[in-house]
Amino acid sequence: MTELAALMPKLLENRSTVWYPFATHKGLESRVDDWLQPVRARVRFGALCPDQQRDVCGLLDEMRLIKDAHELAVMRRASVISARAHIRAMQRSAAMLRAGQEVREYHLDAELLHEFRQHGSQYPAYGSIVAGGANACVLHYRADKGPINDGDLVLIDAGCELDGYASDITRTFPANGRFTGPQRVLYDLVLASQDAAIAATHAGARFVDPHEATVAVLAQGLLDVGLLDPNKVGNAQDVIANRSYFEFYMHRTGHWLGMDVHDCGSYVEPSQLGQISERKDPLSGENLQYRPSRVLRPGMVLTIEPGIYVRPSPGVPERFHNIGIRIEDDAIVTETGCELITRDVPVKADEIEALMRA
Ligand SMILES: [Mn+2]
Repeated sequence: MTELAALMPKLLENRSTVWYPFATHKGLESRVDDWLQPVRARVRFGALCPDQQRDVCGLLDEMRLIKDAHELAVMRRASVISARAHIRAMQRSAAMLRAGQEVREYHLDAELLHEFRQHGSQYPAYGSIVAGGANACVLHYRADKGPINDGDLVLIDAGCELDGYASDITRTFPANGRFTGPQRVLYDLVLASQDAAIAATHAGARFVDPHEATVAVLAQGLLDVGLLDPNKVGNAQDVIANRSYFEFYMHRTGHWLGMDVHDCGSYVEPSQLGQISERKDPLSGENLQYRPSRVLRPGMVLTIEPGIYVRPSPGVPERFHNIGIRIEDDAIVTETGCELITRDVPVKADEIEALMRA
């Protein structure tokens, strides 16, 4: 490092292009400038000064987007550890309530951390969300001190980092181990929408396809269960077009996963950049032009995480108030479909109830 200032001009001399990350490290542009000045001073002695500067981020992001066999193996191991942590938190929640103990969000957070470290994970991949009851409707809630009440749902969004790679799992379960009727109705709907998204995840599909598959199932389901009124919002096609589902589902169905939990990599297909296409942004509803959604390729890893969040509001049936549900798994894109690497923790309501009885 002490020799960097002296070495860089020598390394940059006679090169056509200087690559470095744009707009990521404050002051780097002016340091590059400082390194280029001595090169320029030698131009009249026959040196060539780079005449192009290019952003290295795009190149590195693309390399990170497609995982090799070694990376996939680490990510599978991280997922297994995270799955165990979720099971541990579920079982402790039910056991503590059965024993008449007070349960708070931080108690379950502690169980997650215990399991992560027990199996050699270095850190949580992000601040764990442990949300009891209505807190599940707060999207970026953190594990705090809220009570875990008998009869409430608990939403846990947590994953460990192992050897530099993140995992990212969400499960929603009844604190006491038994879903109530209304909780089960919405849970099964979110799960059905996740099934549709999983079926839409394969090489050749686009990144937005799982999201659109999710929205199609939720639009019909929200009408069926009475969260949306067909007299006000129309049929499922209308619900998609007028985005009235957005009140209950207001985030994307997934993101890239890798060294970072929201990993880098373009969500726009670079080979079709600028080609004519027009589509609606799923979140803002804004029209996107010339930005075709990314085509999925084997070795990409993404999350699949639909949800439903019901805040108390006039016209919303009371039996659903304050229920927040998300189900999230991590998927490796394959030629024919996708490999879910986080299913060591079950997702079916019956299976969750069974393991919480154990
Ligand atoms: Mn996620």
